[in-house]
Formats: sequence, structure tokens, C-alpha cells
Amino acid sequence: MNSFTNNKNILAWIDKVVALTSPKNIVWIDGSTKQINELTQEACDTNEIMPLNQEKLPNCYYHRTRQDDVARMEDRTFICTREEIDAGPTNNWMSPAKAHSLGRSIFKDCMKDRTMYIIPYCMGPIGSPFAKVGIEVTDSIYVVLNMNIMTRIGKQVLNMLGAESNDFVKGLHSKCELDKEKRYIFHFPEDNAIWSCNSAYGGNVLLGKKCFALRIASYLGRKESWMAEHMLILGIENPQGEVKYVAAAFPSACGKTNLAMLIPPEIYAQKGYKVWTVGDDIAWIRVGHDGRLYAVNPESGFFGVAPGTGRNSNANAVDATSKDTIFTNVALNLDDNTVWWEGLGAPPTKNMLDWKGNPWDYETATEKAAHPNSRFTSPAKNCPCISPEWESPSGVPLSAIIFGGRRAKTAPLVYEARDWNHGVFVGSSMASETTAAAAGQVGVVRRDPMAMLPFCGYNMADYFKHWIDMGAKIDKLPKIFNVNWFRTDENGKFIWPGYGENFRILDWIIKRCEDKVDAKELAIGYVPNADDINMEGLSLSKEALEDLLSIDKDLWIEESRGIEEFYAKFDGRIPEELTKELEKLKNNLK
Ligand code: GTP
Ligand code: SPV
Ligand code: MN
Repeated sequence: MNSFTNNKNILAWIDKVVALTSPKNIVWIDGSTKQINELTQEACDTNEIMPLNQEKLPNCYYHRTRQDDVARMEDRTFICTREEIDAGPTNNWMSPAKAHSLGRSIFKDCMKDRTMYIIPYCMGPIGSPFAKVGIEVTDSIYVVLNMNIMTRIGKQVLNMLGAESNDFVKGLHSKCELDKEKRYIFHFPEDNAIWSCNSAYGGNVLLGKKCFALRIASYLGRKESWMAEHMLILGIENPQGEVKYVAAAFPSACGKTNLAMLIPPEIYAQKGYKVWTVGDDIAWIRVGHDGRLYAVNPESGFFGVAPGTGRNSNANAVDATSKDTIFTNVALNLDDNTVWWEGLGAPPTKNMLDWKGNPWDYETATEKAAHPNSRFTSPAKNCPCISPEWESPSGVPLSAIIFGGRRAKTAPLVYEARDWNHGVFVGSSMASETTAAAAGQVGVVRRDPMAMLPFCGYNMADYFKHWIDMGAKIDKLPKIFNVNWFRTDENGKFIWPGYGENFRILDWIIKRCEDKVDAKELAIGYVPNADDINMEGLSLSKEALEDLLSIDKDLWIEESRGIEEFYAKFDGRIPEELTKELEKLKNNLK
């Protein structure tokens, strides 16, 4: 009998995984501080991680990945449904039979000289009706230590599951040989299972995150009438102490963590406005008893982009990373054994190593010191602005949903959808420039509906239909907006100052939700009257703001063609509600 669990489904599955991978040792992760400390020590002894300056960065560690294993690999990520159509044209598909046989050949005996760690984890606050259980089997201590920050792990999770339940996601990960040619991330939504091999980069191997909480969960959400979204969740407190919550979907490395931890500009802060972080990457959303939408952050930590995170841009993130944090692929400052990255604010020193471990001199360097997708893993509870409601079992009520991306020209600073279905259209037709968060070319515009292109576990046309259907189930619909912090001038520079100043746009959004301000109707939806954006204390001119709020008709005609092309990929499966919205847009642009 196993002392950790008597759940026969878990034990039967573990038996199979053990038979396949032949581990030398097996360690169940109980979640105790003692066990985590021992594993941390072991990972330090083998140089898997390195302790940083324990006075300046208490309980912080450093890790480097292989140079060809630094981001999600979308072309190696598969949705393995029985029917190809159920994965849809935007996902890579492999039949479960083929993925199983290929996976088995790679996993065969892969742990024979290694220890297998079995991590029971929970996505969502334990005991919450939103919460769901996963078990990740891995041969990486780095994965265990990261999962300990990003999810709720250990014995409490097994207790939650009980002896009979089969309601858990079976996740198998092995570093194997870290061979790029044999790197695969397989999802079996119909079997509640994930297989990941030959990678050690976060998004590919922390199976609770994108693999479970988005790809598998989006599939479960459609079956069970809820939503799993690539969204931050934040609360905006006004001077009267009332808090309104919004969720926002931006593609990877497009500003979710930064917006979630925003510090309002001085003129707002003085009056008593404040932003509270509920989550920075993923939202699980359900209809509450009162007919409103409620959102929960299924994670318990932040796996955030380091470059660009500094005192000036995101002081809350800098503070959150000042202890109990694992840094991956950032630069090292050898003077005091601390970390550095571009945009941290502190000047570089002469005595540094870049993310590859090579000496790096800012005067002669031709490459960046930190990898553009270098990351910090920090506990959410360390964040100075973490919301008192962040672990609320019933979630927080949403007043607005915001979509956004990186668009150099087309999308205005902000606009509002006319109604829910139009909002779903806006989300479904989002596009954004690619970033370093995924392997491949950076800066290419691609359609990324609801920021879910790489994360939807089923046919995206059915996902759009699910959004439309959810709208019919919500009595008090949140308003839907689109924002773009990334318009550029003729020199390629961002026009809008962004970061904390984005609060001015959130302020307008909340006023719209409270019916306190008018708007101007354009072909694409409602935009603010320039006078309604509070510009006090900002040097941006009124003309520049008006320009940011205007649209170029020709660009939007081109855009509508792009949307049509994208929809055509789905062979008539796009819901009628959305094709009607596209027709409306085209007519409005005539
Ligand atoms: P993932 O964790 O990959 O999902 O990314 P994210 O959406 O949380 O993005 P994050 O907030 O980490 O920001 C990514 C990059 O965009 C960082 O380098 C930021 O400095 C930059 N950024 C964030 N917000 C703004 C903004 O308002 N304006 C500008 N110009 N850059 C921003
Ligand atoms: C993203 O790429 O959207 C991330 C980082 O949040 S990862 O965990 O790699 O997916
Ligand atoms: Mn993300």
C-alpha cells in the first residue's frame, strides 16, 4: 500500500508510467518545506540550479536551459484527438495511436538512471468549485521547484481527490536527452492526459500551466459550460473603496503581467485609486448564481518575462521577485551574485555573464545579456499588490473583458464592442506581432484569437461558438473592449507611454461600464472622445491622442480581408453570428 494515496486510478496509472520509464527511484512530492529544501539542496549540488546572493535575494536561485530550449515550441505541440477536425486547422494534430507509439518509443526506459518525482497539484484554490487536480510525473527537480511555486502541490491535493475519483489530468514529463528532434508536447484532451518529452523550458514542462490550465481546460470548459482563458485578472479600487474587476487577454509577452501589477499614475494614486492583482496569465471563468461572470486564477505564482521588468515599469514585479524566486536564462552579475536583465533599470557592471554563461561586456556586446524570453518564477503571495480576493473560492465578478495585442498601426488605443457577439468577433479576429515567448520569427503579424491561438485544445471555430453560447447564459454581460499599447510612429517608436499610464484607459473602461461617459461610434465600435481620457500629468499632445484613437480605413479594409481569409480556414464552421459581424464591419467600412 502506498502511504501517499489509496486512489486506485492514480496508482494504476503510476504503475504503467513506471513500467514504461523504468525509474531508478521514485519520490512522491508531499509539498513539505523540508522536502522542498532537500530537493533544492540536491539541485544545487548537481548544478541544476545555483544559489544567488542569499542576503540580497533570499531563497532565490538561478537556472540556465539549453540554448535551443528557451521558449514554447508551437510546431512541436500537438492536440491528439481521435478526429483531426476536432483539433481544427489552427492546431497541429496527431492521432492518439501515432502519438502514443511515438511517445512510448521516446519515453521507454528514459528514467533508468534517474529519480521519478510524482507531483500532485491543484489548479485553483483548494476546495474551490473551480479547482481541478493534476498529477505530473517528471524527472526534473527544476520542474518540481517551479511547480511548487506555480501551483498548490502535495498531500492536501491527494486528500481532495479521495480514493475513487478518476477526475485528474495525467501528465508525464521527461527531459529525456533534451534532443530537439525528439521534442514533443502531446495533449490528449479526450483522455485527460499530457505527454511532454525532451524539453526543460517552462511552458513545455510545467504541465499545470499552458498544457492543463489552457489546452486541456479549454476542452473541459466547453464540455462543462465554463471558460479557460489566457487572461490576467485585476481589481481597480476607486477612492470610495469600491473594487471593479476586469480580465484581459493579450498574447504571450504583450503585457499581461505588467497590466496586472500596474501602479496608477500619481494623479490617480493621490486620489486613492489602486490596482490589485488577482492573476497575470490564466483565468478560469464561470457563470455565478447571480448571473454574472466570475473569474479565478488557477495558478499560485508568476512565470513572468524578465526583460523590460524594472522599478519604473513594474515595481511590484521587481518586489515580488526579491525573494523565493527562480530566475531562468537571465544574466548574472558576478560582483555580488545577483541577476540582471535589459530594462531592469540598474546599470550593468563590468563583471557579468550572459544567459549562455559567457562573459558579457556592455561596452562591446553585440547580443543581449538576458534571453528575451528569460523568466522569473515567483510566488503570487509575494506580490505587494496581490488582491485580498486572489484565493477567493468563488472568484471575482467581471465588469469588463479586454482583448489586446501588438499592432504597429491598425488597432486604436482602445475601442469598445457594441455588444457581446460583436465582442466575440473582436476577440476572434485579434492579431498581434509574434514575440520571443515562442520559438520562431519575432515581429510577424498573425491572427491570435483571444490570445489563445497556441493554447486552444480543440477546434477554434467551436471555441468561438462556445463564447457565443456562454453569452446567452450570462444575465449581466460584461462589456468587451480592445486595447493596443503598441502603435508606433514613423521612427518605429511606441507613441503611447504604456505601463502605469495604461490606467487612464482602464479608467475610461470602468466609466463606460458604469454608463458615466459617452463615446464616438466608428466602423469598428465605440472609441473615446479625446476629452474623456484624463491626460493630466502626461506630456502626450492632444493631437497625438486623437491620432491614437482614430483608424485608417484602408488598413481596416485590408484587416477585414485578413479576417475573412482566417475564417475561411475553418471550412464553413465559423458561427453565423461572427460571419454576420464580419459583413457588418465590411459594410461599415464602405
Ligand atoms: P506572457 O507571460 O508571455 O504571457 O507575457 P505577458 O503578456 O504577461 O507580458 P509582460 O507583461 O511580461 O510584458 C512583455 C513585454 O512587454 C515586457 O518586455 C514589457 O516590458 C513589455 N510591455 C508590457 N506592457 C507594456 C506597455 O504598456 N507598453 C510597452 N511599450 N511595452 C510593454
Ligand atoms: C506564454 O508564453 O504565454 C507564457 C510563458 O506565459 S509559458 O509558460 O512559456 O507559456
Ligand atoms: Mn502567457
